[in-house]
Amino acid sequence: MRDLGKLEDLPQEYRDALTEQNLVPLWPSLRGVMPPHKPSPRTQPTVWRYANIKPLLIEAGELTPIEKAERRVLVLANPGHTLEKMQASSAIYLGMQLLLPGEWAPAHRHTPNAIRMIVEGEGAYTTVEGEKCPMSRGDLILTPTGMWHEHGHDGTDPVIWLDVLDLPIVYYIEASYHEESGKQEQSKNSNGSKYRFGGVVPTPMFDRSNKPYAMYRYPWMDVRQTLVTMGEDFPEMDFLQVTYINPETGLDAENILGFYAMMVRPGQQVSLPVRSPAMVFHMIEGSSEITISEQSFQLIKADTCCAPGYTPVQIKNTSSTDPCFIFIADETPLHKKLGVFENRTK
Ligand code: GTQ
Repeated sequence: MRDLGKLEDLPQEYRDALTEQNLVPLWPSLRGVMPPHKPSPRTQPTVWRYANIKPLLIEAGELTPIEKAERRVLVLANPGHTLEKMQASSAIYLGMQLLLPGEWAPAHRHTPNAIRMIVEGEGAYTTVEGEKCPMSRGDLILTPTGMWHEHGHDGTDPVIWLDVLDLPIVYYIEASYHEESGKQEQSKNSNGSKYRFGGVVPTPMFDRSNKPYAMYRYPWMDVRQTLVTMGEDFPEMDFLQVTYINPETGLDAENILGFYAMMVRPGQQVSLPVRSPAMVFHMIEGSSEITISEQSFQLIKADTCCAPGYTPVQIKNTSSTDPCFIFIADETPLHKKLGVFENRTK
């Protein structure tokens, strides 16, 4: 590789003259912005343990009333990006949100897409565009770009969920903003029932959705059952994964980030294909060892970790008796739409 000139090689007077004109020489920075063969990601393999997050989140509930927080969230920040950037990867934001019984997080909508993965507690709900979506552990609830949403809680114990947003990339392209409103009028509790079972959708002349997002809630019990049945039907397959899609289009559930659920059989290890997008893993059920490059993390229920792109990842179920279930978020739809997606697995 050619050795390029450094900034220090240039006379100070010349550098000052460039700065004066808002000009920058490319060659001292060229290798930095386009490193050889593979990117040098800021995203570091990082783990966030639920046992450490939960007490601090409960304490936030005592320190900051919901009216002063609007969304009571502790952000899972990747130190590789510096904590104040509030990024898990270049496109993924993660937050753990707490809602206490009787609290209400008021309606708003924003340009970043969001999802919630429910971690603990019963009785809370998110109302998305007037549709009340109950929150139970493992459920996935979409609040795609521009959709009004608010959170309420009729139960008796704290409810905690994981927020996944594409905020970092939407903010980076200077397209991030929000709007507020009062309480939404709730329509009847349909919970995406029209789309609940795979293979059938409403007949157009009766009730075909003309909304851009057909379904807001994906109940965990349905997704879990699909994985278990797949495991029974395909005993030779060690890689059992489903993709959350929009049932009207068959495409990814949201435009920028992809969402998946995976089951790993007892004692099994799977190697993921080495691809360009960064990934996030959240243990819904069971325990695993996730190895990202050379680093291994032991994950138990409700723990979360992230891996940069272009990196080998192995997932081992550390139980010899029970399957483990992992929720995955990644940047695949974004990479594919931008034409920079790569799969480097031979
Ligand atoms: O619940 O609407 O973690 O707007 C960050 C921004 C959650 C939410 C977050 C949000 C929300």
